[in-house]
Amino acid sequence: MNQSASTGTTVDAPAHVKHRAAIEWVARVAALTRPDRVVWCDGSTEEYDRLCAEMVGAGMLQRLNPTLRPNSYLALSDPTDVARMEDRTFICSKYKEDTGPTNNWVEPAEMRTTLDGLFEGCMRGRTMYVIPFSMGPIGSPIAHIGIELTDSPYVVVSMHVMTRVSTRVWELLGTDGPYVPAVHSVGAPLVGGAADVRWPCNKDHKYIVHFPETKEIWSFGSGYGGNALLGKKCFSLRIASIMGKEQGWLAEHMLILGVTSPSGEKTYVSAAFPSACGKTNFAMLVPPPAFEGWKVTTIGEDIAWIKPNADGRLYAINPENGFFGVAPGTSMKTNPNCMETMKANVIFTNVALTPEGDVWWEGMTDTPPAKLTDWQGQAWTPEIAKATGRKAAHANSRFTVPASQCPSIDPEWDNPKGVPISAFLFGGRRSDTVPLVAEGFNWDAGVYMAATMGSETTAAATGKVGVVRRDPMAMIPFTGYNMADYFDHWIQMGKQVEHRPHIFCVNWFRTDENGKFVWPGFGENMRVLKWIVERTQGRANAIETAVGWVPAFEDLMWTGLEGFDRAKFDQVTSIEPRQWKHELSLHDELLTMLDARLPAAIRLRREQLGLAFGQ
Ligand code: SAT
Ligand code: MN
Repeated sequence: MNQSASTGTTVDAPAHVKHRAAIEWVARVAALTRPDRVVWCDGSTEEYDRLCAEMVGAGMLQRLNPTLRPNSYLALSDPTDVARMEDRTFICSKYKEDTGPTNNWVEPAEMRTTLDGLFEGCMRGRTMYVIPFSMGPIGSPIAHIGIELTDSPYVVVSMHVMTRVSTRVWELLGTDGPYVPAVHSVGAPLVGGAADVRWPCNKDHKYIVHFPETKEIWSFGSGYGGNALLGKKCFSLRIASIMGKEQGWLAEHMLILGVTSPSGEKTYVSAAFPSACGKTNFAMLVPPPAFEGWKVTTIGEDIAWIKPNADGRLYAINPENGFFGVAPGTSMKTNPNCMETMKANVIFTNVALTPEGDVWWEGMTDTPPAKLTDWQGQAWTPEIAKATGRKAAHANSRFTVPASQCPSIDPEWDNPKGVPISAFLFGGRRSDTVPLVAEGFNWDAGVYMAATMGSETTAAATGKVGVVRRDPMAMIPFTGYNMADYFDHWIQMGKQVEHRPHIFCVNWFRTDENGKFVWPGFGENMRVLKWIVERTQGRANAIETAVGWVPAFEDLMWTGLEGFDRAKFDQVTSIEPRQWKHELSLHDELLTMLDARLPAAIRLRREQLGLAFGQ
């Protein structure tokens, strides 16, 4: 038995936990945070069901109608705790330059003092859960292990879905194996028998903190998504990007999909898009009827860990076990595979509730139900919405669901070896400037294209929506170190592998003079994907432009797409020198900021583009 010295909280590690340092760490955190009890999670269905039932009893979860949505729940968050908070996210490296100008930095000792103050007694009246989890198939050479301590049962059940929680993780760790320690608290102690609220969080203080040197994560005050499920962005992207830099691999904000051609040839593609820009839809794409014999399968929809293999290629795994996707806009039309995935065993957060006990969100059906309870628990009708503009579901409302339930899941999705990647795609949300698709002339030019990518901001993070910002590799909120060093790491990775994937930029979001999207998107993206796959096989034709290789109208297949003529194609593919001159000046804002450590290959490519556009 282990007792934490100052409080007497019993830590009581189970017999299968043999990792002394981990037990001592749990005891130290318990002594600091002073929970009423410590529960060691085992990842079992029994544990999941028990915690969900407890939360239903406490009013924190609502059970949905079991006939309409079996074994599924709805959580409604505090209205102030609805998304990632980039301004409250910190990388505390020893030297400020290692964090770089695109991240928030605080000197580590100063941050530890702040955190000690906040975490002191912050779990009083609550249970601290110890969650052993693997990112990636347990035991895979590409996988890594984390232990999350949290006082939120919602986080525990969400981690069950999103990661592999299991006592086998302790067996793998043995007495001294490496793991990423991650501590999370909602920051709302229950003192003096105070009653709990539906969604505890701390309204005044929120901190999502990473210590690169010790690979630690500390998160305080928020219960939502990437702020609280620490296996996701904090570990799998910020900390893992640092591990990747140190160990020679890549942790990326990318979906992974497989494309099978009618001849049975299989090509794997990995694609980076900022949050809420359609990664989930693209990963589960259903090819239009004209693409007979073509098939798209899903390996992952948010994160890829990519490592060089002895065969000279890059292999990718999806480190996650589930999808934490944006609900609004998801429908049988836009993403039937996803709708099918969500038929059962789902935790919904901040969507609307129907009178029958099912869920609804904007875009799920053309006509909204006559009556709903909205994401804040208020009565909602289409008339109220018209009069007030109030949304039934929050714009960043989410579903949490096991990946294995996805009808398009690839048979290799769980393969510990990963899948070989032939193409990297980088896409932003841009109403102008960036063409539908362009292929980098070579690895370095492709890395430049990815590094200088811009995108309009979305509701996935707090802050203004719809402003163009540079989002290199869709990693601006997720790179755990200096962005210039990250660019250099990408350049170096290209030198390490013999069979480099081709690099493309894509943009589904060009608009016309009325602000309407010109490209139909969704399943029709298959037309671009087919061209991309055939480029990697050396088959498709392309023409040279200043920004890269692009298809001519004749190079894409148009069968079955009525009304999309050459004029529309020109609208989504034009490369306007005037716009590109301005675009290059926006590149310069980022490049100048990173100046001191910018790799020469990036500078060189910028010079070439300058010559091409006279800028
Ligand atoms: O960071 S979250 O996991 O909350 C979602 C996202 O931004 O992709
Ligand atoms: Mn994401």
